Amino acid sequence: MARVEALSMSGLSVIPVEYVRSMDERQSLGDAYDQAAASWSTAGCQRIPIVNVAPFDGADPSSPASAAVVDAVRAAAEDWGVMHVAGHGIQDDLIDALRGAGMGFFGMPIADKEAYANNPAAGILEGYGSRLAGSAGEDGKREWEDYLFHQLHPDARADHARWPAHPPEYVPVTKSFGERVSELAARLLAILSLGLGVPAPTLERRLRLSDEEVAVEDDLLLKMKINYYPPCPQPELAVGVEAHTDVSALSFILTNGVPGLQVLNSAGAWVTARDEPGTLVVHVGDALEILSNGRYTSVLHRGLVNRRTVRISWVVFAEPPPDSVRLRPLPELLVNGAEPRFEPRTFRQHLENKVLKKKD
Ligand SMILES: O=C(O)CCC(=O)C(=O)O
Repeated sequence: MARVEALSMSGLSVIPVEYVRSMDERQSLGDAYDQAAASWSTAGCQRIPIVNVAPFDGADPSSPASAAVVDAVRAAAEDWGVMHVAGHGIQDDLIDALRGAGMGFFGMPIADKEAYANNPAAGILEGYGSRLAGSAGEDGKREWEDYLFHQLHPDARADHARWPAHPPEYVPVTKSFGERVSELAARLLAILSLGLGVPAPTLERRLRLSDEEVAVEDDLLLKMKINYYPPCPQPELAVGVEAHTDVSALSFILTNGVPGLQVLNSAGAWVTARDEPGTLVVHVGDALEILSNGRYTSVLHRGLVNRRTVRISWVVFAEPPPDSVRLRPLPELLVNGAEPRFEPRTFRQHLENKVLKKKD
């Protein structure tokens, strides 16, 4: 399988046809730096909300400081489905170390990274890969990126043999980051529950426990995907990650500071995410949209590429267990004649039905 990094390094000026997106999709593509400049300079341009969750006190959720956080997170999740989260409690040096470890892996020669190659055709999804876009069945288009994908948390589920042995700090640093993200996910789910007017533990319980409310072994599962987008000579024709919503409950994104992430706002315009130091981008995914009966929006987003710089993003998907939990709108929200907007389904069923669809 050809790696996009090798293509990029070959110095080609015209990209292979399988990376050229449809005419329709190309209308809104372009170099990520140009799109960022245009998006950020527009007078009155829309900006993804920044929410500081540090003042939220789980022991006193109705204090004015906690209530203000709940309100801000609720509004961002309803209006945008995405927010920059500040005050997340993950130390800067751990975040720097995570970035360093991922860059250390992608800095290795391609031949060395191949030792970790995945094989989706054989059902081996974890590892180093370059994939056909999700719409491959429809138009066979590829995405301009290579990636590393693996289970992250809980540790018992992670196969460290599939994690990079180089650099040596990759495993301990990435593992610690997973533990911190797991705590942050729990905190945000508590805030988001209160935003729906239900008790703080509700969303996490519904994502982790089966219908019978018996404690199942499964935790919220975290999966790590590091996207490596090499420079692209024709960014107006290609896309790094095509437009999609995440199937997860929540997704957490860090980058190397290079622009490329775009989200579709409620007016139907693509907004380029800024680099907001000290924050993590958090997306609402499909699982949370279903539980909230559509109150929280699973955000449509994509990754653009640019001509000059490598972009790297670290995405952690927080997902319910595949089979033991039935995702359905919270019964607490189905009052006063409110109809469920989603049919019950397991996470696996949702995933399988979604494969070729951007939003369902
Ligand atoms: O690179 C990004 O910022 C977003 C990547 C993404 O959406 C994905 O990998 O699913």
